[in-house]
Amino acid sequence: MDNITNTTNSRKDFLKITALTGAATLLNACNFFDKKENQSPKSEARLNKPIVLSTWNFGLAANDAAWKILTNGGRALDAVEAGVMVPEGDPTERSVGYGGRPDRDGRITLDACIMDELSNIGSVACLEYIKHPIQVARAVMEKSPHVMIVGDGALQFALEQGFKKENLMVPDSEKEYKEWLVKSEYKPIANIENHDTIGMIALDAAGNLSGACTTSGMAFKMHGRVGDSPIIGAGLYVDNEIGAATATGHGEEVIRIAGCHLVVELMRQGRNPEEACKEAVMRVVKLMEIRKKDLKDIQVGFIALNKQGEYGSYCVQDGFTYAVYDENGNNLHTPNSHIVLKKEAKPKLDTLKK
Ligand code: SD4
Repeated sequence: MDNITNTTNSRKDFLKITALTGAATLLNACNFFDKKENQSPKSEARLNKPIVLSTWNFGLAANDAAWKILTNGGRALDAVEAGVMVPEGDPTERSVGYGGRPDRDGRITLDACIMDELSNIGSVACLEYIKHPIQVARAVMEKSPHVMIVGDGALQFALEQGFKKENLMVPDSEKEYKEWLVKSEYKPIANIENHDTIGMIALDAAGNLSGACTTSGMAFKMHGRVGDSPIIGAGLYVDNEIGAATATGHGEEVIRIAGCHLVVELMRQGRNPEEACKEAVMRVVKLMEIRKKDLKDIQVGFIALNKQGEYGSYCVQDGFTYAVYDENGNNLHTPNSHIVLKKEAKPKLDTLKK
């Protein structure tokens, strides 16, 4: 009997010790994470000084629309949605929404996503016939039990939500497509010439962040191809404690590194927005090197904004621009630095790292 009691007691002790050790390990782990988080100086969010950033030159017009909402005390979420709807609805913009370039089957397929300060997310991919995919992405976020709906399902959902089915092909896109069919070569150009996506991130007067990203994707892509732009964590990421980031360029490379999530996590670890974007670009460069791919064939650009309203950008190649609207007005920027590709030589990784 004694033996049994002893055995039971020692088992109990063992379980107690194990439980305590486990709890201690857990506590240490929590402290570890706390410590890591504490490494980044966490100052208060900037209040009453809204700011909005968006990719490429058409970001200026998009920012104007977003600013009207931000400057009246509106929500960053409403601002980014209204902002990106400007190029989406513009038939002269060949890479977003209405008037976008088709895939190699002549179909215009659109990708978009949106994320708010509470980490609500919504996304559509390979959506046809709807002029404003960002609104459908928001409807996915607010009116469906899901976060991402694609293809025919996305169209069905959009129609059920009352969106109108429209022909998005404009004569200029059709002409380009017919010219492309002659050679049918898929050779995306690295910069604005045949692709550009609008990614927009904003901080509102209440100190909350949101972001939106929308595109017709790479011109003459395979039907069904999806890039980074509708993928939360790749083409867009928002963490209301830390900051937000969005991407443009070759989506395959951005997805490979979970780009915008990486940028935000780097800001969490204490990098400023430009440093975070640069480190993410370096990750792209490294993986291109490892896979023996030619860097000059691609462009990737990130823009980032932190909770304090600091912003920055970095890209693989010259040619990328972004627009910033803040108390100083609406201005076009080029990243402070980028990897300038010399025709004669590929940049060496070790020189790039400096
Ligand atoms: C995509 N990232 O579909 C988009 C295209 C883009 O500048 O951003 N182009 O891969």
